[in-house]
Amino acid sequence: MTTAAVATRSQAIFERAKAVIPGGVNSPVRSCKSVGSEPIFMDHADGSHLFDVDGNKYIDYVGSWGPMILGHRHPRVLEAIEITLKQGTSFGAPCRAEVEMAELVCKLMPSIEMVRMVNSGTEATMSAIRLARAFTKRTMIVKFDGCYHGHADSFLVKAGSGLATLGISSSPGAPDEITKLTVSIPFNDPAQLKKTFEKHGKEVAAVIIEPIVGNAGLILPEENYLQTIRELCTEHGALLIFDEVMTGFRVALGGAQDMYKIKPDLTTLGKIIGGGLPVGAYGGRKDIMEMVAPQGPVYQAGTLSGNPLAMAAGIAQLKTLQTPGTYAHLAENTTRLADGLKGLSKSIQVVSVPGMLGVFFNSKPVTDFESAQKCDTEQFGKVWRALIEKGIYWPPSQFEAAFISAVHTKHDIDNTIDAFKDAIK
Ligand code: KE4
Repeated sequence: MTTAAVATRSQAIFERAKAVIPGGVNSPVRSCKSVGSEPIFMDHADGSHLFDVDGNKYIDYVGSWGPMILGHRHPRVLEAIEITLKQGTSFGAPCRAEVEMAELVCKLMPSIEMVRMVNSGTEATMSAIRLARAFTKRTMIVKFDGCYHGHADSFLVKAGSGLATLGISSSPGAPDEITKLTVSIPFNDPAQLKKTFEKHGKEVAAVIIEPIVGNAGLILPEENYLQTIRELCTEHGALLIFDEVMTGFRVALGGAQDMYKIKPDLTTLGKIIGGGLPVGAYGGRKDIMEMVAPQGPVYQAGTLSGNPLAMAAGIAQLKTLQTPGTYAHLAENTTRLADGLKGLSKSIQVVSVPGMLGVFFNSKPVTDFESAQKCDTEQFGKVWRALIEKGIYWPPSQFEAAFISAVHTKHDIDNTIDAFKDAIK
């Protein structure tokens, strides 16, 4: 990005945006505040690249925060949208594409026997916990520090004090009366989870988890951790909800639940299944999902749920992802980048799974939110600002994961490694 003395186009647009949009952005992380920068307004995107309004080109590791697993403007996704456009944009009545999407999701994620489309990951997770509360006739939700499940009140809970303390709201407007029904405990701490169940066992409606944490940087579950959670939920009659909004169809075609061979009771999805258009979904065991209106009494609705354009884009993306070798190539791309970054400095930790990568500015491995918070976010910001000058659009927060697509080239990846080398110096 040129650092011209005169305001860039992006800066001029940002000034206008601040007058009419809170913080000038429609989602906080895009503000780039946490890396000491201003947001960069993009003009267009293609493949693994973004192009800002000042004509600067970037190798994109945000990928719209997950949807762009096939890169921007994949021909099959565009074609599906163009064909659908000829038929209309929204009917307010069911269409075939919604059934095709549901059948595809159930085929690719067999733990999902029935699924309901919604319009965002937040809608998916808030609906899933409502359903879990109805099914179990209990109210308590257990979540994990550092896991993000969207912005519904129940999830805006201060990271637990390490004990199974009742949730204290982390945002004005999210009443303690609601957040106290959520307990947030450390990730990768099976003993703490056991204690929580001992204390609240029969009150717990559901445990919701990002099986691979992508919202605290990238944190992997330790050996048998997810299995322990599965067993404890079964033992205490709580539902296990895998929030795979980010990992679904990314880390493997069947998601993290396929990677770790764990069968959750409910799964939430988003991002990739919309091919870049607004989408979310929740699904799982038939006996649970049958409680959702209009089949059952649990109310949930949405004007644009199952929107024809989002369905067409998502179906095209999911079908293309089934091309043999896609995930092997994604894994190869990710490993190439991870191997190139590992060892660049003793003060960074590099973690990766196919399609996702985390770089922590920390001399010790990061296994939970507490250790993630010990990262050098100042250094992260400095490196981020150096990378953007070199045409690398890295996620603008230490507490986010980088997204690699199937269309990042060796050239992209080698350039990125070189840029990191210079930036870290
Ligand atoms: P949305 O409501 O933003 O579609 O999804 C919420 C959500 C739920 N669950 C998981 C595991 C998620 O990662 C998300 C959203 N992810 C963030 C990225 N960290 C979205 C980016 C943003 O907030 O702008």
